[in-house]
Amino acid sequence: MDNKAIAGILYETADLLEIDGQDSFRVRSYRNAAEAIEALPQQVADLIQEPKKLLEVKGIGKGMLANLQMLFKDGSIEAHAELLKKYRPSMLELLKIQGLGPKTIALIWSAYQVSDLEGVEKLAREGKIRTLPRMGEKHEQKLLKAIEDYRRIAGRFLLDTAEELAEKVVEHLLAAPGVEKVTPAGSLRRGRETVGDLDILVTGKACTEAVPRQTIIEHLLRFPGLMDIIAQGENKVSFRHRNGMQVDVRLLPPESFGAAMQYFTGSKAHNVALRQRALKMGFTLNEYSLAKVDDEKPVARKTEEEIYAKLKLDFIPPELRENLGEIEAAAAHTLPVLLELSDIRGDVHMHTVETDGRNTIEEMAEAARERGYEYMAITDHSKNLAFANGLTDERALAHIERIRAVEKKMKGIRIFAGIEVDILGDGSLDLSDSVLEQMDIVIASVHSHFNQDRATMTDRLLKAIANPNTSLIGHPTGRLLLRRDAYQFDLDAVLKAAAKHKVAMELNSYPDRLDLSDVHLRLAKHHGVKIVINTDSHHTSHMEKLRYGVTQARRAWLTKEDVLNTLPTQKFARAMKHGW
Ligand code: DGT
Ligand code: CA
Ligand code: CA
Ligand code: ZN
Repeated sequence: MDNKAIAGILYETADLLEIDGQDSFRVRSYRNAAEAIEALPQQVADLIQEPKKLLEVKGIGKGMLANLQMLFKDGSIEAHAELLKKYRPSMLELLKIQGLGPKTIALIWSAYQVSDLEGVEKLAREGKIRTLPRMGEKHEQKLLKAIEDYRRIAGRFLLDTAEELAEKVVEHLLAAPGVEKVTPAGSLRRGRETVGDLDILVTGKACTEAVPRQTIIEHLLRFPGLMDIIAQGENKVSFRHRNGMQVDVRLLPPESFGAAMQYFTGSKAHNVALRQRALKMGFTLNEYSLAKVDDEKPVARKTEEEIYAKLKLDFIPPELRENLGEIEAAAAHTLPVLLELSDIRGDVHMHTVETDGRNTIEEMAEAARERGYEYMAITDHSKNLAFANGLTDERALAHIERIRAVEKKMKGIRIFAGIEVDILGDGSLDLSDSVLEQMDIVIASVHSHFNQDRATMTDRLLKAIANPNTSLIGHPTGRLLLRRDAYQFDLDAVLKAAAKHKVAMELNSYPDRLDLSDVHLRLAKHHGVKIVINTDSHHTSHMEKLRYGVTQARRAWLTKEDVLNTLPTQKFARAMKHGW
């Protein structure tokens, strides 16, 4: 534990004591000690066996010394641990919000016993912060903005945000003289559902000599939106973009570009396992090359393909590089033939102006046809979703007629009539069975009562799956990435029931959903449950988001056979009506 980490714990303890309303003398003693340790030239870890020296430090008294000894012995400070038990660790996150100090947090706690970010955000949205003493509407608005900012900078970003910025950086770098290739690596290349920072690799003749390299770096530093430079070296620049994201750019000579791609694509776990395999075979592997241990001669470095080949492995697609069995499978030549975007024949979850979409049936169908789909489905909301102007039985029937009329006129694509029907709190569906029966596709989704307990939510989903009209469950866990956790339920039980009733699970491709996740998709496959990959488009421009879904499916090792909307029209229609 270094001084910075120790000071961090002491600061936290001071904040928690203040929230707890303890006397200011005690609060100050923790803050003073934290400041002293931050400024200390030696490490506390080195001095802990010499209490006398520690006591000489201004700001560390006998009590604080005992705390530090406890920290090194037990890994925690008693006051800190006790307070966290009382207020829950989520409180610590609140302290990171700009303008939200211990006093305000204490105020919120004593009024509402709320101690987490989601809870405070909800209170603010409901206008319950402004009514607290010394607070007002302005404070409330500021707080909401601060929470939004915190989330943006708090570390991870949605896949589309990351991709968009990466594309801009790549384009900018390609305009530099002597640059031949620019490629994103890291978690973005692996298609992880959220991305921490961007890792961009640059190569070309210009990367081999000092002066042209400097020209590239100067060009990079003129990237629009660059906010500040985090680190700069001869071959590397890290900067922060104004959207909060860190971007690491590395310049590499062409002859070792493949080794760098392999290394910086990761994941770390994959790299570690791969290096172990290399060592066993008498090679070293790093970001420069795969080389012989004895004479350090590179045997592969220009392309990733030759590196994997020299290690007697089939090429491993970046999406699989998580050390979850891919190296063993590549050695045994049993890697699956992963799903491709071009395997998808239709997108069957979309909304129109009839509920909360922005385009008409015709416009959505036209856009789907332009994408080359063989089929698509209109699946508007049902009445329980009142704010989305959801359909009643009557309106749903009229909507089917409209869809069928467009289907008759439109050549070159089959338009299925469907519905995204709410699964009500008790597990029943929001529309009559007689209406649902007339649909080609019934997507059943949870849009309300997210806080039911685990058993109730599980039963609710099981009941929806048992309804013979249900074709698939929409965005099955309800999570919103970086915003809202999944609701509580027994996924295993739900997947077992889905396999039995031959009800599919959706993979919702929207970048803030990606629901089911890669891990859950793999579990679904394990249970023999088929997947339908949709966009949930509310606008024609949303249909292109399907590729994010395909990426997650690939990360879950899914093949064409696991995904129903790779089937031709008739077979797909049958699978939606009668199971696969
Ligand atoms: P992120 O940025 O948190 O979304 O995840 P990554 O995977 O992009 O991680 P990052 O940016 O820290 O590093 C990029 C890649 O560099 C990582 O996937 C693998 C490689 N790498 C980083 N640190 C190490 C390390 O200590 N050992 C090995 N073998 N590889 C590393
Ligand atoms: Ca990264
Ligand atoms: Ca990085
Ligand atoms: Zn929905």
